[in-house]
Amino acid sequence: MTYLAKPKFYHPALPKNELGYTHRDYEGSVSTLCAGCGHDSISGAIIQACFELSVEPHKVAKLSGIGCSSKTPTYFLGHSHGFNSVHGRMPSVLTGANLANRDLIYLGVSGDGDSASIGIGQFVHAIRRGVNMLYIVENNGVYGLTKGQFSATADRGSKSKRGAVNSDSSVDLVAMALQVGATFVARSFSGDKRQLVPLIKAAIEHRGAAFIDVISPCIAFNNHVGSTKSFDYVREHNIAVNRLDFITGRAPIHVDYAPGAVEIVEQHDGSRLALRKVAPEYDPHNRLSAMNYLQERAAAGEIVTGLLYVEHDSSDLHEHLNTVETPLNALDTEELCPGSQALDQINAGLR
Ligand SMILES: Cc1ncc(C[n+]2csc(CCOP(=O)(O)OP(=O)(O)O)c2C)c(N)n1
Ligand code: SF4
Ligand SMILES: [Mg+2]
Repeated sequence: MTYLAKPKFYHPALPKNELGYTHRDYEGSVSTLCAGCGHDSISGAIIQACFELSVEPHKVAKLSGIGCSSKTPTYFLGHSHGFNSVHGRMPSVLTGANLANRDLIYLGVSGDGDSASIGIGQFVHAIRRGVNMLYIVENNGVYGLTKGQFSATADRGSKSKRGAVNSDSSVDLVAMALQVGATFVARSFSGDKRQLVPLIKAAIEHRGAAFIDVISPCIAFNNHVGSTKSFDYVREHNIAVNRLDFITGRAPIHVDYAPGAVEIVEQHDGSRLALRKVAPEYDPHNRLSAMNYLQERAAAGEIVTGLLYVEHDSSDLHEHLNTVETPLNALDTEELCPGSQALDQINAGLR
């Protein structure tokens, strides 16, 4: 697709956030993805979430692997730090960056091929370590960039564009994230911005490993009858367990839901989630029952979306390792290298 630069001017009446930035300040380059690709809607939701949260663009680091999904960080937050790593290796690069500088918001963007096939080991370990990040998988069930082969998240029995039937069992990244200890887990749909934007906002403010699996149809290779990741299929089988409103700071909460059907969940930074329970029996604070519920509904052919699990007293890798609060690039030589005497003492302590 031809690259066209976006015009820099915009309407003076465009809404501004607390920092005085407009939505345009959170955009990136013009997308080169296929028109109608679900991934572009996710980029739009990230832009919206960061605008509404009044995030400082230079306080964000976007990291990705390889794939159409992993290309998307170029199309949002053009003033943020970005690193397009190797296929399946985003989680370890993100972990290293996070350890070196804990002051940034880490946004890992990946695909189902990138995270559930070649990068599955990296995915699991970054989550189980509790790296403070928002990890988004743009899940279309295929390797879109390399022309539509089944990925590991393709459902058994689903059909490729040319009619081949997938005989392999699928990997459910939500189930894996829950099993290895993610403290915020959600699933959403690229076609449901109303659900996705508050989930992204809440996940950005969450401390620890936050994971969102976003079903994101590939219109070029996986949007036909027989696919379980097409727009039509997901719309027909999507069952939301809750709806979320995200409230920053201590602002009063005005929710228009029936009392009793709303739960307020506090996060460590004082932000709050107003959780409207659509399925009253669903408890997003119980890891085990969430895992059972998701398996049960998947067996019935439903795609459960919403905030699936949240731990409000969550911690992260820095807390586990008791690391220094100052980013490494802000420490001086003496602090970074305490000298041979200190090293002798450490060695003596190990004898
Ligand atoms: C080490 C390595 N192996 C294989 C490839 C080829 N390759 C590029 S993207 C990709 C899969 C991308 O699929 P996914 O992560 O689902 O992204 P999508 O394009 O579907 O958004 C593969 C296999 C590669 N670039 N590097
Ligand atoms: S090939 Fe599929 S995933 Fe890639 S840009 Fe096109 S629609 Fe999106
Ligand atoms: Mg894919």
